[in-house]
Amino acid sequence: MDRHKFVIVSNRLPVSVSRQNGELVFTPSSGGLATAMASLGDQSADYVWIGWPGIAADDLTAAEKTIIRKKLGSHNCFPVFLTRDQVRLFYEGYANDTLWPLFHYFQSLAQYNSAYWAAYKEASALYKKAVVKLAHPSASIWVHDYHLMLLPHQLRIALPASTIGFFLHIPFPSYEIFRMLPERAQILEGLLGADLIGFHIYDYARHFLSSVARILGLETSHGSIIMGDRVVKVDAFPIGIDYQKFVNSLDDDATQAELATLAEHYEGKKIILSVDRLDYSKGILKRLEAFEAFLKRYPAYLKKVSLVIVAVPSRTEVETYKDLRDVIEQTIGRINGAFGSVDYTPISYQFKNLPFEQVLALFAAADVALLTPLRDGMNLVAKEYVAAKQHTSGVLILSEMTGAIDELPEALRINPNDIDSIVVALHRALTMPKKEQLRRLHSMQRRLSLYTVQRWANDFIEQLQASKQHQLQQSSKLLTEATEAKIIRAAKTAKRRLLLLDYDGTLRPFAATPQQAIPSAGLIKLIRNLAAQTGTTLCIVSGRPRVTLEDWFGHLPVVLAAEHGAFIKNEGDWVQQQATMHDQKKLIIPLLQHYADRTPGARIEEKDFAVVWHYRGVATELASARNASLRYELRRLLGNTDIEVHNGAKIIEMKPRSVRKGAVAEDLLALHPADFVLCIGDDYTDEDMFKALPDEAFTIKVGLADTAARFQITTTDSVLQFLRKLS
Ligand code: GDG
Repeated sequence: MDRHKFVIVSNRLPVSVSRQNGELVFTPSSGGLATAMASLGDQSADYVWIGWPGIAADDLTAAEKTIIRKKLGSHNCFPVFLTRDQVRLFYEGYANDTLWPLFHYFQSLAQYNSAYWAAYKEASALYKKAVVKLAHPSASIWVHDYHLMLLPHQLRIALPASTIGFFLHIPFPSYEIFRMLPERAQILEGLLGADLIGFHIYDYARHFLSSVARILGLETSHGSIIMGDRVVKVDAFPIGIDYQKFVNSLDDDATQAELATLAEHYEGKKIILSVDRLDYSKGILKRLEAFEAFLKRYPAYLKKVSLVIVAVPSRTEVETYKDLRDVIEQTIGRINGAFGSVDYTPISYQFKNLPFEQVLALFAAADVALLTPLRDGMNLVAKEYVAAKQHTSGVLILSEMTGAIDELPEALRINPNDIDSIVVALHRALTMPKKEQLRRLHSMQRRLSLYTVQRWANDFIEQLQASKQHQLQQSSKLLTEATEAKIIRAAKTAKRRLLLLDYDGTLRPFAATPQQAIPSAGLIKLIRNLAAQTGTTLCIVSGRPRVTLEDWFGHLPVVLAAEHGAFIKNEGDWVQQQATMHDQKKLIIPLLQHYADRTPGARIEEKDFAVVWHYRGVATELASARNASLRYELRRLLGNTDIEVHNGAKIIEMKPRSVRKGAVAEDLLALHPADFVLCIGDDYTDEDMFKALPDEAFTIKVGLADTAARFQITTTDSVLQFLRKLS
């Protein structure tokens, strides 16, 4: 079987299979995504699209499945067969009865059901199996949408050399909403298997990053998340439309014929149009309510306007959708009954999927598009309406709860919960001078014609490749087995060895509080063994106070440097370096205390030569707000002093500039000249040692951040493994 270099995975395939009169029927959809894929050029020359073809596996014989595979293959598609139960519990269940309502802020509609979750995991495994079967080990894989949020992580494990992108087509809700989901951590971990995670707008990306920080406790900065030996990029890519398709199809005979029909049917009336899937997120009821209020307030418009509602059947097996349809149809009946007459039906309603040319003609003919979603990831209809206005004028009224509003500021912006604002907008739209309509349309058209769905897809893929490149560059310093062997050989042949080891984050992972990060018996033994080798000087260079180092390591034959070198115990007693911080502490501590009093989880640590603000226990967003203003006040307070303020691992530390680990490294090397120097550390203060040591020293940074060290290693566990080999 061919292995593909480019793989798209989405819940549904762009070709649907159904059974009509006993025969299998294949219906390709001309959705934006399918068009975008065709435009990816070389990148997608050899692509395969994996997804469900829309027919339950229970209804198919083995022979039919073979036919489907073959026929779909000719469209670059590969089917994942889901059973009726899987469709019910995974697609209608977890995806559309749990995630969809929750992510659209309808938390009261979200159903939490363990059978849904089990099916979601099970379905994800089926998609994974298909990808593993078809993808080249180093393929680029683009996973789409909320149905498949576990897949990136599963693929990361199954195909570690692949490049994985994920795009979410719906909103990512704020942490306050997302955290209600019982499986919130698993969902985030699933997504973080990707190299690049895309959202429509920056707000969704921001919500995602805040959930990652608060639920998983991971560090996020500038749209990146560090995950062990990988960096995951998060960014906004507002999906566009196939702009030229809308422009070009306007002159087609089929469209023109539809336009003529509409002109005749709605002669003398203004058309207010809405097109959407019949979904509670689209705010159809609010729209009806607003139209009714409009007719009441402006009775002069009776018989002069028609509201045309196209509602595309969607998720018709889900109870909430059935109920919604009933309510919508009753409401339309009531309004038509109240305001209609023999020759006038205020609302014309179609519950069906119309052919493209009919939708396009409606867009071109409508005087107003009234789009009132209560929440919408993007809303393509708004963009399509604007694109269809090449020869005609019209006004777009758009809910500010859509992702599209950011790119369409010339629309009349409404809050769908504010019925009055919709009534006002309708009146304004119907009376807007044509010149103004055109001016607004042209600005929006210029923007939409530039960032099309083709550009969107290309942009995403380019950034996906770039993030992979960035990762490769970063991993070029990662300690390989060969380098480890080289370092160990150098240590063996050397006559005098100097080992400079940081403690927290290097020999021991961080714990909730500093007191909890006690060295284990195994670690003590390792340090003892390393130090016992003839010709070896081992120094623990830490920011910790000397009492702690004395307590933990005082009995070992090692050199200790406490408080970044303010105190050194070389042989015998502790020696204090020249520096003082007495006066400045009197300024700093009251300020920190003032902050700590209103920052739950924060702690202050006072050392002889340093004061530390610990915020590991503080909620992420509160911590970043407090840290920003604290740093500002510290700068004002300490601007003219010799005290420096630096960021460490969930700490802000203040210490005299002259007390630095780099000076410790220089002094120790002078005292213990060595032909093998190894220095390992993880944070800002250790960078100072890396820089101070001669070029031939083996300097190793723990973690992936930029560093002056020659090598990098990902975790404290790998540090210990390496040191064990060295001992
Ligand atoms: C999800 C997100 C996000 C509609 N009726 C007919 C028809 N359509 C076409 C429209 C448009 C598409 O369906 C609907 O796209 P939307 O973006 O408006 O909404 P969702 O279906 O909810 O899509 C959404 C989108 O994903 C993309 O990321 O924007 O926020 O919810 O293209 O023209 N097409 C035809 N007949 C119809 O009757 N042929």
